[in-house]
Amino acid sequence: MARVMLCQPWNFHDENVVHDDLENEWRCAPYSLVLLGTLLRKQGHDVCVVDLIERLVTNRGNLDATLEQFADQIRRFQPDIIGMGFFSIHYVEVQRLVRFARQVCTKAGLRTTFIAGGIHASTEPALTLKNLEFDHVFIGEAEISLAKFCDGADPRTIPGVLGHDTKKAFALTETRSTGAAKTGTLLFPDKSEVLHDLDSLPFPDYHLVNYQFYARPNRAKFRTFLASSLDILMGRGCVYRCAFCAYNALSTVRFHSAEYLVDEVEYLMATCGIDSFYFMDSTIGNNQPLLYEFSELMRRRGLDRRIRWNGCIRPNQISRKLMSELVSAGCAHLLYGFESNSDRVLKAMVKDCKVSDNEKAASLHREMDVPYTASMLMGYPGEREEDILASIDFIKRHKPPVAGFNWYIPLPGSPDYDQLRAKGSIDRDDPMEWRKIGEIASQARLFCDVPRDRFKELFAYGQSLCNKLTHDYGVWGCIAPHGSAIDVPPIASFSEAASSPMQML
Ligand code: B12
Ligand code: SF4
Repeated sequence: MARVMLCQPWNFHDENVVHDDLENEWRCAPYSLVLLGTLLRKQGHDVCVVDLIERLVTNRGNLDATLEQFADQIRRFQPDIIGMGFFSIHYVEVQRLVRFARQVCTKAGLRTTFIAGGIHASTEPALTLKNLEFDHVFIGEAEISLAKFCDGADPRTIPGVLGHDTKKAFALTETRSTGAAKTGTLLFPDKSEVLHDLDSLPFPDYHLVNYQFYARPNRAKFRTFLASSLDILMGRGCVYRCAFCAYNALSTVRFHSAEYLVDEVEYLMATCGIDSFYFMDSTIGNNQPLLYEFSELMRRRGLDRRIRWNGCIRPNQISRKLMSELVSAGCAHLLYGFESNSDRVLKAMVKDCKVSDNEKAASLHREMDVPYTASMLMGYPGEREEDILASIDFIKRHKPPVAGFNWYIPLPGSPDYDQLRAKGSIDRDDPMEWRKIGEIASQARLFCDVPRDRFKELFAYGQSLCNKLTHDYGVWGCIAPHGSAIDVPPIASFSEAASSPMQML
């Protein structure tokens, strides 16, 4: 039996934030760590999950106090293994965290092994091993590899596990920088074994973390009502290959059954008291027969009237028939990555969606009066001013109840990232740049064909337009009356300028 501590790093945005705004922030519990922890416990290991996001926010942004509590927990629990799961935005915090935890372990006389997993470790395994001072890195899904590791198997024999004692890791860097540059695809010769039967997994036991922190009534997830919500996953992997997305580095396509999912919903209602849930899959539309089966089962068990849910779906996957079906099963909100409303840019993104799909999806929501979120990307490589204006125009015309523009930043693990690296547009891995992913007012590097100053104007305009819509219609939950004018307050820095996008549209 091993003593395993699984740890979620904190988000730097939460440092020194004295007043949290939990009612309006979208936060998700560390699903993967909870799932891995549940699995390891069932296999007889002693497990604890340390959620430094929850700790730091609860400690009102006091990082020193949070780290001191973490140190105490290490001294008390005496872990054989400390595992961390993280995204690229957490790189800098993880670097600090591993050093800190190693010192605590050494002082306490512990011979703890440090392991890394999750999307960043999976897409940059060799560099994670080298630069972040882990002993082992796990590539891809870890249900099988981590169980073997904790059972004491020789790490060199476990597919998907890299360590300093093997040359594999560094050979892998070579393969990626040459092979990937040529093909634009990621090469992972030593990915972990994946679990084929997802239904063989136990339901994640959210009691391993302070789940009330995540399930407390919140407006951000549904906008139309205060939701007490946790997350579930319909499947793994994606059938699409969008060039900006890092996800395909991780998983192959598999799904849970409808019975498993509906049982999980009932389990979460009974054990955590939720009144809603979020399907946190990148898209719930990849297996439509499953969606129909799931909806039918939700209705048959009377859950359509007892719980509401939301999830992401692609614009080309929705139809009137499917939307009616989902709504009749309790679906209260859908989220779309429309990204752009220019066919030229959508094609460059390998998005496999067209402007006509975007238009159809947005119109359908208005007609059927179902709230939705429109997520847009601005600054895509090769994007021109006219493309950006087309996206802004899309938001202006459809007035989505919730909308936002994201400043494009290439994600490590995405085909884009490798291509930009091969072209020399990215000359080095830059953790401080990764930190900006998802920031509202980003000042990151630019890859599109629009001068920086003009881009900043357009971005600020797009943001203020979305904020206005979301503020006016999102919180109260009704979609803007058709044809109503949007009165976006002028932005001081460019409201006078003749080239203002407000005047151009
Ligand atoms: C749900 C989700 C979220 C949730 C949070 C999920 C959570 N609590 O972990 C929310 C909505 C909050 C979110 C936010 C963001 N996300 Co997100 N998110 C996802 C999504 C869709 C699903 C994650 C998931 O649960 N997958 C399923 C589980 C089973 O897989 P997994 O987490 O990778 O875990 C497996 C392995 O990685 C491994 N593993 C994981 N942890 C560990 C730890 C150890 C020790 C070991 C050994 C193994 C291991 O084993 C697990 C089980 O097999 C993924 C894409 C995807 N489909 O994976 C994007 C994704 C992870 N997100 C991404 C991004 C960029 C973001 C944001 C920055 C977006 C933004 N614009 O703000 C923010 C950052 C949030 C933050 N500050 O931390 C990127 C990350 C890319 C990268 N290189 O870092 C992804 C890959 C999507 C993409 N566009 O490519 N996200
Ligand atoms: S962005 Fe979504 S649809 Fe596109 S490849 Fe990634 S997970 Fe699939």
